[in-house]
Amino acid sequence: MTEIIEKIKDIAVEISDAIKTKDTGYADTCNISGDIQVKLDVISDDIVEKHLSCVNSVNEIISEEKEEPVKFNENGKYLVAYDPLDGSSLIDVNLSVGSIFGIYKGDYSGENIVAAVYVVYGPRLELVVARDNVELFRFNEKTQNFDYIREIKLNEKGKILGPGGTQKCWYPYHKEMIDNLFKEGYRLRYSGGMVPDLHQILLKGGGLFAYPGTTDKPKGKLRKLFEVFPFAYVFNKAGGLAIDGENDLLKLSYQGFHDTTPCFFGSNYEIEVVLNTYKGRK
Ligand code: AHM
Ligand code: MG
Repeated sequence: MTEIIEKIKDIAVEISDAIKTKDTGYADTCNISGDIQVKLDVISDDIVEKHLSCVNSVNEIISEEKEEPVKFNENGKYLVAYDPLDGSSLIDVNLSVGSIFGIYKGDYSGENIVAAVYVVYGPRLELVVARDNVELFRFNEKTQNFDYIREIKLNEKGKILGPGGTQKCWYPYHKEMIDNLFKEGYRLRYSGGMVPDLHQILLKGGGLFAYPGTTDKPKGKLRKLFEVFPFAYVFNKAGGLAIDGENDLLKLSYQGFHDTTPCFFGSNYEIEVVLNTYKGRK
């Protein structure tokens, strides 16, 4: 496990460098979910595969950009599911983006995740590791190493709200819930990149990020294996909660590698509000 996390640090530095130096344009290809890929999605996926293929404990990997898993070592204990460059369509406007990794034992169901790591490519390069607790690291340009910064813990209640999905397709009860939270004093913090949006909630002590089911996408947009389970693990370990409206996200299984689910990540107070809104509605 430690070896995988160390490799992710090397991956983060290499992807960060690619973001700064390579063409930010679109590729001529779509991924399995039908998203048009940018060239950096493909480059980042190759960087991750190259590094993880050298780790003996990695049995296989699967990513948002791959249709099927790639097998490395059948004696390896761990499976790694990752999104190499989440929010890549924001790179051309120079907003922050990220990489997300879930490390699993057995299969890729939410209950089998044993660690999660995400990387934020922002004004500074940061990395968050969730195992027994959640720890923030920042890349130090002088030493070329990641310095430990602090533990991340959520408060009972936050002040910010990241409401995703196409608003005209929100269900009326969802809209009412969001409106009420704004009336309560929550402030809008939404960039369209789930990594920086969730990172902000985690570092500012709490709040709510929602990517609900909508009339156009009843099962939401965000993928269980590559985006949802890793962040659900992070929020649980940081003292918050992550649900699909009704159930703990980490209790969900998957049918296909690229399955999506509605998702809500937050501190305890906001998740209680979501549970009360969604009770009996799913
Ligand atoms: P991506 O993996 O193709 O980048 O998509 C995931 C991103 C998330 O970072 C973000 O929360 C969401 O898509 C926003 O999507 P949209 O603008 O389509 O609502
Ligand atoms: Mg993604």
